Amino acid sequence: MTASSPTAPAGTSPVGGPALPQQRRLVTEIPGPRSVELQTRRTAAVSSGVGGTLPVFITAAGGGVLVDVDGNSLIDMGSGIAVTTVGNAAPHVVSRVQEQVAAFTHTCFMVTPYAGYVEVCEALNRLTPGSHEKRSALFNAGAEAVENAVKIARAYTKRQAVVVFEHGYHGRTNLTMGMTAKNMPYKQSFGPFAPEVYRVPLSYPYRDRLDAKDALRRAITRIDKEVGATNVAAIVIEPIAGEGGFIVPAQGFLPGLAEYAQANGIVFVADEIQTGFARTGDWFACDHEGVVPDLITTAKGIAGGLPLAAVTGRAQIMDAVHTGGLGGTFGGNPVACAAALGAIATMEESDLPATARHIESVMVPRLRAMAEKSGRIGDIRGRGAMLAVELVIPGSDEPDPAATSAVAAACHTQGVLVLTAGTYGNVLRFLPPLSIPEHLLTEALDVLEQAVLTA
Ligand code: PLZ
Repeated sequence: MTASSPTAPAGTSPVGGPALPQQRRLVTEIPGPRSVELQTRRTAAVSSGVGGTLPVFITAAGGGVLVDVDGNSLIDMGSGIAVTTVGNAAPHVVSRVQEQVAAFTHTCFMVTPYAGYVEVCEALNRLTPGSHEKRSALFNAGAEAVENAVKIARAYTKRQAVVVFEHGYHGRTNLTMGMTAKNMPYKQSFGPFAPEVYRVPLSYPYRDRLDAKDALRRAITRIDKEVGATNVAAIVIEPIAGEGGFIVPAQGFLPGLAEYAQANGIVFVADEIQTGFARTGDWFACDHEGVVPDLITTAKGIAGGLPLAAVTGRAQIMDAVHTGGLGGTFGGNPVACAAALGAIATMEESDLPATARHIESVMVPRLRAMAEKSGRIGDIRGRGAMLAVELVIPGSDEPDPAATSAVAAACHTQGVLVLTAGTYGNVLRFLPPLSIPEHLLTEALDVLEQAVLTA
């Protein structure tokens, strides 16, 4: 089948599933009256600590659209934060999940195992960078995978320190919150944080103007002088900083860091939770520079929308933990594993890394043209279908979070869901499902351009 082509004809859903018309269609204001009603109930029932980007309540989604309770059809440029890479309700995911859910829903892999878990681990071991012998372990969410990668690295090295980076994001549990750079909204009032986490400067070419060599020297000097290489269990880095603003380090930074880790007996952990699984135009973002991490954490796009996460890595590291040291009641749930096998099959059959590269080739020239006209776009960056613009005060590199919120809000009103990001809150990020038809991508860019030019 030809699932997930961005060139599918207008008006059809390229992924099947709910056969939703592939169109932007507004029949009420955004949010409409039914969403407003549900929002009132939400406020009375749901903790206000849980945030929200756009209060339209969704009833169906697929291809490149989200359909709300008022009948509005919005263009999805967020994929539920980089999750529905294969599209919402993708046919292979739906059929495998339906089969699995009717057969059995849970046994706990640590109690009585099932083949789906093993098959997902086999797929991860095969697809992740490097041809060395690997093992995987499955968990529920990204933060849990990162925590477990740290546990494994500590058990293997018998060291404690964890090195992370400025602008990094790794989750909301206590350890991963401490590993995350940005205070608001993730950390404010939630301390104290776990010890032995050390933050060093990232390579951020737009802002630091350093090449890889100088950025590396800066980071490594900090590790050597302030932590001591022999104390470091793991260096944990996102190959493209996601929540931090889609920051792509200078070419050579990641390979240099991996080399330093190897030379000093440090486990090099790539957090590919946001970048992984075809999103950046290759299977993993590390692939672009041929970097082979010791451990890699994945989640989000792995299972087409069901909660699943993994740590994959060198057999001798993954097997250094005592038996029973890793696990959890739900980790690698059979329904989530079935979804992952369906999502991975879709990515392989439809060559979704190529689709992501095509999306980049459509979007980047349009974003460049916008930058020429507007003066507000300081930087355009990212890879594949993980792209962003950094908005600044024209004529400077001063971050402009107010304009960023205004542009996002204008897009939302016009039925285009975009997300923001960035340490300074001034990044508009684009993470369309790879099942988006090209005419919707183009239309989203038209709406965005209008919003940027009038902000
Ligand atoms: N590592 C690189 O991007 C999740 C966070 C959304 P979980 N990013 C989206 C929010 O505001 O909570 C993420 C990530 C990277 C780890 C995580 C954590 O993954 O599945 O949200 O726990």
